[in-house]
Amino acid sequence: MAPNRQPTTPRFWKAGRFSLSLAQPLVMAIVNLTPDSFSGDGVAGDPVAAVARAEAAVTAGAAILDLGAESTRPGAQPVPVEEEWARLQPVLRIVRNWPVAISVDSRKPEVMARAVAEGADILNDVTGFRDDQAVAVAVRCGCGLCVMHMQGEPQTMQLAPHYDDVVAEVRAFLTERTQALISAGVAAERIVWDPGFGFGKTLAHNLALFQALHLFAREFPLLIGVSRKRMIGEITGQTQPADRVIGSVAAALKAVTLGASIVRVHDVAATVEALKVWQALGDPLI
Ligand code: HH2
Repeated sequence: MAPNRQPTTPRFWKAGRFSLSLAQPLVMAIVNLTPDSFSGDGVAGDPVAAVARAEAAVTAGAAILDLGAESTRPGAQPVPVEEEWARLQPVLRIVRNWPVAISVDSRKPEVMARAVAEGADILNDVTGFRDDQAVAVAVRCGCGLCVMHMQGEPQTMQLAPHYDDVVAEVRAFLTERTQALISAGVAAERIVWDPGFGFGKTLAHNLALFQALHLFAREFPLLIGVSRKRMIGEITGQTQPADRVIGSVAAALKAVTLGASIVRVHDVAATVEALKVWQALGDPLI
């Protein structure tokens, strides 16, 4: 166990076909089926390339594939349901029987419902299941649920993010949405939390949240996504997302040290390799 990992952290995440052990950190591979993702590695309109990327991620050690067909980067334009689904379905149909959990990154209840019908194991909602219809889909399925915090909407969220107390406000939101899901009939073992790095947050907000990860991890298993994001560039000075791999891996290691259970990343091989060393080096003898 990591030194700061809390003993109350559940050891499993119930996620569709899987009961994922959280005894060791898991890597969630980002497979963006988009033409406009900030990271530059989206593969829109090419299911063959997307499947190849997914296969490489599994070979490199990913436990979860996160398929996203609508960019939520700052300033991104929303995509209609049919377009999002047309990007998603062909890839989902191929990977859905693979021996890794399949997550669908969508904020649209209609897309979530279709993804569940096609065999998705996890629903990753950057709006934190704020929509009643999304809660209804969550109740009807057995998927794992990632409840993420976002202030505002992608188009405008980075214009002027404001909080009086970012940690307390994010925690209050995650608690409220989790209670809504549980009251509606979702088992707590299906839920993980994500503070939503970069979603309506300045660097100072992101850093405050990062430093509170061990507090969040006491309540629910944590999934964190900082891979190649602007906050890594702001710290390192790397302006190109593809040049932020080393900083992203460092952040992933710090996150798991603070109790995160799942890291959502673009660079699977580098992260898995770093985690292997992090684990092999063990905990301090106290
Ligand atoms: N970040 C992005 C998208 N989905 N889901 C969770 N749970 N946590 C995150 O931090 C998160 C997310 C944005 O990153 P990315 O998918 O790399 O880019 P884009 O939205 O431009 O496709």
